[in-house]
Amino acid sequence: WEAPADARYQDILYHQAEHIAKITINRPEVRNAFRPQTVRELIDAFHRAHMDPEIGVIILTGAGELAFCSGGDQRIRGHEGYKDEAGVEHLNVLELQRQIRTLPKPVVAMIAGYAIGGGHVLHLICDLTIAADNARFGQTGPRVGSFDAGFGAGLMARTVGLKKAKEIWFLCRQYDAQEALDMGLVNTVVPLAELEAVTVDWCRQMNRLSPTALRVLKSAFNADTDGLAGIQELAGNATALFYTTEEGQEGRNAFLEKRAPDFGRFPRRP
Ligand code: 1HA
Repeated sequence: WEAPADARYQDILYHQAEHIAKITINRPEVRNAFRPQTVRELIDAFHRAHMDPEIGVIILTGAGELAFCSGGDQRIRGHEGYKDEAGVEHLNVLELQRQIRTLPKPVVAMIAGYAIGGGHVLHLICDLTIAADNARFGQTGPRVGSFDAGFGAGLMARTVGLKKAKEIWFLCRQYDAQEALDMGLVNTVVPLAELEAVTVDWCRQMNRLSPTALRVLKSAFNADTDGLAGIQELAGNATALFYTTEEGQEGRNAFLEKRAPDFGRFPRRP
């Protein structure tokens, strides 16, 4: 892994290799809980990976073997959210959730140890999850006075089914890696020592496939659930592909050449 010189962060790490970006939440002393600054840096790092044409797949993980992420840092939770350095309270992880969901490259959660609370929702949002055999999953909201009634509830129900999703939220139990696999919450479980090797292997496999096909498929999975915003994502891909055709370019050329467009030569396909 190489760390680009200009990707300097306090709460996270950014690495890249072989067209893969690896973003690591680096607060192991609090089981990788996030504060507003952590989330701000994650948004910046995901934007970087999104915009970098060298990057095809992104890994999200946590530092150490004890936790992927334990959700919001409870020590700085104020009346309305999580307090930043200036005392302003945020729920900016919701913006991060939307970003991971809509950026047009696969995002893989690589999980050793706990994925809990808002950290559990982050892995749920990722496109794929690879769990080490020591991984533990669960929501704590109703116990610590919180809830995620957005993707945290709706996407959970679509992922594991309504009954199981309600059990996860209503009982606040923890589930081990095998239980998570059995309920479709993760894609595979591997020995802890093989976690990164297997994750990188999955990323390599995706990087060998058509980036446009993966991109349109990711937006298609969102279109199914995200209403008009989801259709917008899928439709943006249709427009981008149309721009690459002669038919799409004829409209632009005619405008620039100040003549009437000639669409007559393009087929009206059945
Ligand atoms: O619900 C939302 C949101 C909803 C809508 C919109 C935005 C949201 C944003 C966030 C969230 C949430 O994330 S709510 C859920 C918040 N998270 C939790 O309730 C999990 C709290 N942590 C635990 O349950 C456990 O620490 C653990 C199962 C992850 C690990 O247990 P373990 O291995 O026994 O370690 P533990 O001793 O508990 O923790 C190690 C250290 O890390 C402790 O600090 P120390 O005593 O050494 O000083 C512990 O306090 C600290 N720590 C762990 N998790 C957090 C934390 N400190 C602050 N915040 C944490 N989340």
